[in-house]
Amino acid sequence: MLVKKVQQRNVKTWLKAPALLPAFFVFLFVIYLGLKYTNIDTILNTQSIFVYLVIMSDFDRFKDNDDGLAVQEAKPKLKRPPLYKVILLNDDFTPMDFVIEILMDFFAMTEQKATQVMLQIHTQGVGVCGTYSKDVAETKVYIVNDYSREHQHPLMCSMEAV
Ligand code: TYC
Repeated sequence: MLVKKVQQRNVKTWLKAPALLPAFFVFLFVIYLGLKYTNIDTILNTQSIFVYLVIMSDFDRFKDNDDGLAVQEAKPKLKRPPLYKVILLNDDFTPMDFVIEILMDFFAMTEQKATQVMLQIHTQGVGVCGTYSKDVAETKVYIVNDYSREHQHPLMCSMEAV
């Protein structure tokens, strides 16, 4: 769960200390009894009350141990992933038909659309094949360049942020 700190109440730990105060007086009383009487049973009985008080004051810590920190569910901050354009660069050697084939096979274009984009790259130097998330764009660039090298063509495919 996403939480954010919304309030820090100013409760000092020492404010919980008064719980130990009665125990301290009982402790003094025990010493007093120890000095006054030599009867060990009386002292032991009083000591067990003292031990009980100390333990109970310790339990208080578990009742509210958030130290004044209140939490509230935070609204998830959603952001669209950045997009990348996959582009093809013109060159003088790659056959036009090969570029059309690439556009149809790897960018799902019709023959008509692929011809149009290829001619645009041919005349203007660069053209966009599609826009994708980073992972998909990287994969497209990789397979297009790999396929071109496999067929001994210098066609260059790359990507840039939208
Ligand atoms: N200019 C290339 C030629 O005349 C064709 C071509 C088009 C090459 C697009 C690359 O990305 C390209 N054969």
